[in-house]
Amino acid sequence: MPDLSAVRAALKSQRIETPSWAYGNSGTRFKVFRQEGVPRDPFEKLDDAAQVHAATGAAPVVALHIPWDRVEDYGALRAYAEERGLRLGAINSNVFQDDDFKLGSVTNPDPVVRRKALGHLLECVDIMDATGSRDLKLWFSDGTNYPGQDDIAARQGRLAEALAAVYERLGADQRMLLEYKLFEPAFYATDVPDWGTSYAHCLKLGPKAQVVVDTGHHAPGTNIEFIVAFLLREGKLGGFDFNSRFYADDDLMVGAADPFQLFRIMHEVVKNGGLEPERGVAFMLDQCHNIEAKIPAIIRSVMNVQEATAKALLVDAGALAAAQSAGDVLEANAVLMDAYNTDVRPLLAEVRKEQGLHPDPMAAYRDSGWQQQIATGRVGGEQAGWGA
Ligand code: AOS
Ligand code: ZN
Ligand code: ZN
Repeated sequence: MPDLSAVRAALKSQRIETPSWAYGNSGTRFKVFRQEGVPRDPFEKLDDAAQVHAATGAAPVVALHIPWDRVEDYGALRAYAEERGLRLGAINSNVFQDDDFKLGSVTNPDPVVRRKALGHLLECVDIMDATGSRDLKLWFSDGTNYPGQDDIAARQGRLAEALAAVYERLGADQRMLLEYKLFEPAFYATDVPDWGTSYAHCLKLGPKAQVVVDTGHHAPGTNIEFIVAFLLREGKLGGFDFNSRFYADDDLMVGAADPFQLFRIMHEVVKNGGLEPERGVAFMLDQCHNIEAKIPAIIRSVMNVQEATAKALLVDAGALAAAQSAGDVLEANAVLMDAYNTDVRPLLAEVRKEQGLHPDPMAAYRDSGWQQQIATGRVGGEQAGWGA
């Protein structure tokens, strides 16, 4: 049987990083549904993030996105976060919302455009110095729409060159996380379409370059937990962008579409040491809440990750290993399913109470009155973000 006090300790130490853009308005290519009380600037996003952390006790880190979170003084933003018990997390670069990047950013055939893209990435590292962020998250929309449009291999060379320049600029305690995505906005060939491409670049770059797995960025049926196990074994899993998908990059609440998949992923994380803080795996959310209330949706997402983690921690590792080495297929599967089928909500409620938190974070938020306060107090929230 798993040691329950170790399970509780692991649950208390897990940190989930929330994305600044999830607090602001977002939408699909068809419509942005604006919500009352959304933050008007990055400082107000931190105020909302502080509410998520107050309710869950597990979300003290907030990822930023440049330029959506551009401010005059990043030191002031950092101080503002710290005053609220938060810290600034991954800096997400943006080389996808500029007309110059129509044919690519760092892989663009035009060296002038490539230099501009690299300039932005290097600026993001400057910002990391000021915010105290450890991670630079790189997602490139680069790719081609038509066969023959550009030279696939040459684009890999241009990508490698830019990544090497960014790597050189990283400080001793900084990392770059290279995200992959199967398709969209490029539809024929994406330049970083899969974990293998990301892994190969990161391997060449060195230990400060790691792969980030966005759970919404795979073909249907992809065995994501295999990727997680492989990358952890190789010491190359930098973190997750958690979200749920039904079809493509849906960015729905993590654990909503397929809680069993999330459990399988967390099982590989637990089994391969990925929860240990020194492994540095960042548990980030990358979601947009287009039709549901944003702050409670983020709280629910944090809870969903915690529930999957709790179930994974409850796997009887000894029984599983014994069944596996005996070749007992049914027993091994049963051990895993027993953990998955455990209702961990009472355990998590107890763990929260031990931390002085409300046992039900959703109720804690509801009772806080924050939603009413921002609905009346914030007028004209229109922070830049997806679809805004
Ligand atoms: C885009 O599809 C990726 O998931 C990015 O990680 C992310 O959503 C974007 O860079 C926002 O910062
Ligand atoms: Zn992502
Ligand atoms: Zn995405």
